[in-house]
Amino acid sequence: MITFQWDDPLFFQQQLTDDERQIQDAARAYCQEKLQPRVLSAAREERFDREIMNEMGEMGLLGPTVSEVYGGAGVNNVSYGLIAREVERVDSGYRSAMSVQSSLVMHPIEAYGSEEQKQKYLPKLASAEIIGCFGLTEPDHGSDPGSMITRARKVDGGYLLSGQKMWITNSPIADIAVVWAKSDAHDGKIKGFIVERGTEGFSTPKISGKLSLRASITGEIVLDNAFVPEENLLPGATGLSGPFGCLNKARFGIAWGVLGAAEFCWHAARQYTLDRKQFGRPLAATQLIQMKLTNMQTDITLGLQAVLQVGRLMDSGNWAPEMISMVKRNNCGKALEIARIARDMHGGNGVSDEYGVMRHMVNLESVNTYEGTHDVHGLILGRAQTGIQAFF
Ligand code: TGC
Ligand code: FAD
Repeated sequence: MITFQWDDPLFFQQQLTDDERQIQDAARAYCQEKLQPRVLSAAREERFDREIMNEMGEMGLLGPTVSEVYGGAGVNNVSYGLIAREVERVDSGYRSAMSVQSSLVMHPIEAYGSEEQKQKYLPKLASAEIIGCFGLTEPDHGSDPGSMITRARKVDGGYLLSGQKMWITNSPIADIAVVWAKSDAHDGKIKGFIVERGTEGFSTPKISGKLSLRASITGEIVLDNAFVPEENLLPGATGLSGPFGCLNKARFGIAWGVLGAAEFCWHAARQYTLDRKQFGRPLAATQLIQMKLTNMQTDITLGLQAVLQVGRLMDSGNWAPEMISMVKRNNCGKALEIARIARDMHGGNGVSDEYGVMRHMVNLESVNTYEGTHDVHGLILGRAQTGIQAFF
């Protein structure tokens, strides 16, 4: 028999390779030393520090699965997940910035782009010399992106894009946007376009007043007959499977990331209730508190086993999108519940931003909504097991 390890009950660490552990430890050191000290003021002031992207680039945290030929680190999906978990242990907004650049901008260029596009954009995105964003959601089409109204009209030498994208992470600071639009030159099918900053008719107003992900910058993309040259069309993607191919990657990263946020909240709640005395003894000496801590420990431990298995399946090529829906949905829902309970266990102090748990809680409200809401992933899984489409 061996001693039970309360913070790693099923020996998750032992299931990683040496390389994976090294990547995890380097990411953790950077996040704790450089990101954690900044996040309180960034969230208070609704501020995203641009230089964070450069630091992440230097650390090899941007596009980590992208081939080294194009400036990526060429690591496996499990390593990408481990990085997302460390970044989100500090803040979901920082993980958002990282995962949009990696999964929603670099990945589509690598997967669907021409050789020229890969060489032109990927090394600069990997180093954060340029920042990208991903425009799928519209003001009236969120869960149902197939009904988008943004259009690409064929003209001499390229396309004129018109429409509006809403709730776009990084858009106000982005140098390029991967925009999804229905193209009249492709039978009205959805195509992806790389729109460069400076294009006439392209603007990205900031969305202010977010009560969630305040350390991440969010905006719109407004396209008013914005000209995109032919060479900026992504040749390898047609239809919704283009953007969804990117979302598979990003949702996988989120499923790992939220466990980092949940672990922060669990560990904070454990320490707080060990230290805090009421009725003459530590709160952690009460049955109710111990039950809550046990639920957190169990959900996080099982969630980690699930994402590790999905990651291993992705790395061996034996995966299906529904697996990702399951872990995105489950882990976001559990992390949000853990953050809410951790906030409660901190009593009045829990509403102070100094303790971090309420910031995680409000962040996770967004994370539970974006990249497919909790209920939409439920419907994807419902369809997969009944064969019946229940979206409409
Ligand atoms: P449906 O009929 O299901 O599929 C249409 C076509 O797409 C293909 N497809 C997929 N391909 C690859 N991976 C997937 N996961 C795929 N899911 C579907 C499918 O095979 C089909 O291909 P084809 O060739 O036969 O046409 O489409 P639907 O319109 O019925 O879709 C319904 C639904 C609900 C599943 C889908 O629309 C959905 O997932 N909605 C959620 C929208 C969403 O996730 N938006 C995310 C926006 S980006 C974002 O939030 C970034 S936040 C980033 C951050 O800050 O971290
Ligand atoms: P809706 O689709 O209107 O959903 C509202 C409610 O209705 C939800 O509870 C949903 O579950 C439910 N619902 C929807 N359809 C059904 C149904 N058929 N049956 C039952 N219930 C249903 N998008 C991007 O393209 N790029 C980004 O970078 C990006 N970043 C984001 C950053 C933040 C901070 C946020 C909040 C969002 C971001 N999004 C981004 C948008 C995000 O993906 C959408 O908000 C999300 O997909 C949900 O769409 P919606 O907001 O239009 O909600």
